Amino acid sequence: MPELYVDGAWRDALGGGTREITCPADGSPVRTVSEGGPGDVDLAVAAARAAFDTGPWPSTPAPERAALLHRVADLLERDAAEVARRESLDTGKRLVESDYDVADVVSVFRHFAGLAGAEAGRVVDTGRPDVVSRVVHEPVGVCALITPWNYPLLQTAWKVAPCLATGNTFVLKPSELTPSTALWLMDALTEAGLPAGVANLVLGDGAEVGAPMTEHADVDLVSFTGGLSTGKRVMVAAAATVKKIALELGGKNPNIVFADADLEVALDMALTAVFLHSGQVCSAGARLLVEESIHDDFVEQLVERAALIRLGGPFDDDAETGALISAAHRDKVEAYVAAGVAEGAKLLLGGERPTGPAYDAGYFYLPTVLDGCTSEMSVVQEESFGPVLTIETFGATGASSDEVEDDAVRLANDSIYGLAGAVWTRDGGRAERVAARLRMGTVWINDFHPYVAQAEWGGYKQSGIGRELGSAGLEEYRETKHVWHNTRPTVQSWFDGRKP
Ligand code: TXE
Repeated sequence: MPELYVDGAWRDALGGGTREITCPADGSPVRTVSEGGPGDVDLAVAAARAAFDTGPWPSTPAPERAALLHRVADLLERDAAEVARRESLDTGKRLVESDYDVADVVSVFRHFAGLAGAEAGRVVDTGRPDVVSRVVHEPVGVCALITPWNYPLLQTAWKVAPCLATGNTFVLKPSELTPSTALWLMDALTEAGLPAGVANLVLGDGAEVGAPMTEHADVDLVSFTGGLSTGKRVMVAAAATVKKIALELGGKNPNIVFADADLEVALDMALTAVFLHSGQVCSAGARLLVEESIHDDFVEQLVERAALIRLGGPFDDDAETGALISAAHRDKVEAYVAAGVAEGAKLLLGGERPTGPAYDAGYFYLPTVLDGCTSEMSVVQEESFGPVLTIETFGATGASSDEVEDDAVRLANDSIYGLAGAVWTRDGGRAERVAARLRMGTVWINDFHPYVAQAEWGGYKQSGIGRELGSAGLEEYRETKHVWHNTRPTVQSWFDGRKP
């Protein structure tokens, strides 16, 4: 089946290569896709360019753009079971999680449909009756949208929905590991009535397709979600033609538990924070910072609970979490755990693959807990992006309340990342003080992981540039123009030679 979607039609890719997509849980074949290369990127960008420069979409009235986004959400509700199944087969995640993801995608399309017509612009009082000044928003142009494999359709929706809401055209490249729901999306956009050329899809890997998209002179904006090192390359490539960029590059997110917290809930959520989707979440709470006075009890109970977590495939109703995305990714996770142990961390749980017929053909890795960690360790500083919890302790015995708080904040901020973090305490003042001092784009107080389409998402420091969701999500995809209209131009006589 051709998998290059350009100018409103499926075509065979010029690139010529094919890739077998297999389910990470058991290695079973999912589909074979043909992948593109730089020539396919040229075709897709040319289509998006023409659709932007001469097509109807950028000037389509906002209510019509909004209606189209609602129709995409309707189609997703219609096809939800099939889309969730595809997502689970590509990623290996439990079907119930894919069901949640699909519901989230629906809410993202409806959210940006609602924003499409909001804030069309504003009129500025010039103080001069014959002069009209207005500020209007316009689409940026051709957008290159590059997405990762952990939440394939959700990450895509976070980019596609605001991109279309503001009247842009795009070329999408999903992760080469998880293309199946992007294929569905192209058909859905066409069925919803999007004009040809507005949405284009090229499958392929980073070198053959991603990099050419970020370098292309006819691309105006790159929105990328993925790893930090790739993000840096994207930024350099985009600099050549000063493209607008939005980057979400992950995090190494601290989960701070003070001794006065509701420890039952904090424990429960500490497990969810790091082991949901086997830690393959940019906001994973992979760094547990626990106050020294409760450390031993809290960690003992946490390890007991983590040891009971059941692993399994997408359609195993008993499973609580699934496999890692690939053999290469599991190798990386294992290397981080080994490095942590070599640097002095104490392995309390896991650190190995499960064995048995249910696991042998998949990329499973057991929930892993490393205690006695320090922020110098690579397993603490870098994203392992696996089910690996590192534990650091703050607030030595005898420290004052302020010192305990300072210690927690200092440790939490000791990171090149700044995506998200959480603070657990029953002291409302402390919760607010700590939240204010954390250098992170999202801070949860007595919670972890929730996000809503109406709120914002984005990182401080090296976690990224720009915001997604909320109304800030639109800002990434629009230019703002000031139009000054002098309705009664008159001679000013500044340089008429009459002045001495
Ligand atoms: O990511 P890449 P990978 C982190 C996580 C993970 C690490 C590596 O720590 O272990 O990144 O994962 C495309 N120009 N995150 O290798 O390479 C690629 O094809 C343009 C965090 O899978 O960043 C894919 O579509 N594009 C993250 C996308 O970039 C390029 C989620 C992401 O892949 C490219 C996933 C290039 N030169 C991983 N090279 C998060 N923030 O949630 C690759 N790509």
